[in-house]
Amino acid sequence: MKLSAPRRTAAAAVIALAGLLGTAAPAATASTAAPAPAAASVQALAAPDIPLANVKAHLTQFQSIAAANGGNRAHGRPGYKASIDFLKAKLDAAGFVTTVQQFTSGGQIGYNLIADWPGGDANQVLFAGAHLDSVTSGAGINDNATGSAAILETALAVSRAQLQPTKHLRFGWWGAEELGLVGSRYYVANLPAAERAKISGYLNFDMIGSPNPGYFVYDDNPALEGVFKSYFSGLGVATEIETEGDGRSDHASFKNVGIAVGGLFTGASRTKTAAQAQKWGGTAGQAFDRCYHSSCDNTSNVNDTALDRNSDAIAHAIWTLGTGGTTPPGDTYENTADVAIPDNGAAVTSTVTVSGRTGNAPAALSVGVDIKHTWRGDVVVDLVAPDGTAYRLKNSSANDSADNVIETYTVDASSEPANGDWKLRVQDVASQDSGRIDSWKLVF
Ligand code: DTR
Ligand code: CA
Ligand code: ZN
Ligand code: ZN
Repeated sequence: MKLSAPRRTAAAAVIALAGLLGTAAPAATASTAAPAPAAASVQALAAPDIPLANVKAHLTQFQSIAAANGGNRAHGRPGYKASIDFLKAKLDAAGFVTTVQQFTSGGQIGYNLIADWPGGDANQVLFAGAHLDSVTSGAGINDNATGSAAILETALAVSRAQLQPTKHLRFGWWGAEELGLVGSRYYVANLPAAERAKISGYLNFDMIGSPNPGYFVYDDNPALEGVFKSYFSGLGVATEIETEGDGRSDHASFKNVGIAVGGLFTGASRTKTAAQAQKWGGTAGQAFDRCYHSSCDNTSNVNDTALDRNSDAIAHAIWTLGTGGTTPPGDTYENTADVAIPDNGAAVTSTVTVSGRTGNAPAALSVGVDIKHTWRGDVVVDLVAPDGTAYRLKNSSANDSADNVIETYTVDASSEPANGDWKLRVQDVASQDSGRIDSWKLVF
């Protein structure tokens, strides 16, 4: 059983409270985490096969729902709420604790469905999600009944196994993704920071059965990416990193608040290259999904092999990450004290003290950064190890005028002893905008 270190709270909480009460918060100071207990981990349980026939039966249900409700399952249309009701009934019957969260977008009521599997460490939530809505032009079977059905069947497999995972398992189906990630943004925006901090990873599945499939893995977090890549390499299936750009699906809502994200994708309107056809089969020069956002996105618009492989990969990730084994990091050391960053001035630092660990830091040390700034291109960010070695996390850039640096970086710190004072060093190198370090954390 992997014991997670108690989250460090004492020093930073006092500083933060002092800030809230208006007394001058002392300069950021080293925060200390209670010594992490010697961690041991158990071998992950092997996931069951996810029966393709079951996943396809759910697709048929979603197709029937669309047919009975004007031909689609879009936000604000009856077919969407009918899709929610179908899922909720199955999950309630399987023993999940379900919550339907309402929101409004474009004058229409939208719904998110959250299903919690009772048990597991409430402070380590492993979250799998998919958007449930279609576009108005069709049933939305590949986009995204495939993701919705695959995580449903994985949840039902958890129930069939009466799984007792070490992490707490949560599944989510999002509304109004096609309108701009509306449902997942609403969920995250209304999730208290303390609850966000408990999410050890969010896995997103949006289009995982494309008829001319590619096998793409999100590369946002190396630990989560590695779980999927190793699964596919075990099948002898080459994967590529998902490059259609951040922000293209609901994982962005979670990544934007510093939560580790991963996921799978089989491609949309982009064209499969000859090299990709060589390794994956299918048709070069043709879109991965020619029916993307079209009325022909129906149950005939799915590649069974891709859907089966991805469904099994999802179960592999849930079992591997949720029942011990190689899990994303769980020992957190953070400093939430605000540190002002002088405009075009000297570098400032914020310190966390790591103690009680043995050996060196990991090769994939996660560095969560939350810097509020009105022109993030001004900002240079380094991680400084206890021996003074600096690791550049972010360079300045003249044309990046966006606000804030809220990112999770991964550093190969395997040459650094874990214990000691680690610093986040931040400098504003251009005039007219300024900001502050809001918080930062190391996750081992
Ligand atoms: N935005 C998704 C389809 C999509 C396009 N690029 C990506 C990359 C990763 C996941 C999904 C997508 C939609 O239309 O629902
Ligand atoms: Ca299978
Ligand atoms: Zn779409
Ligand atoms: Zn989609």
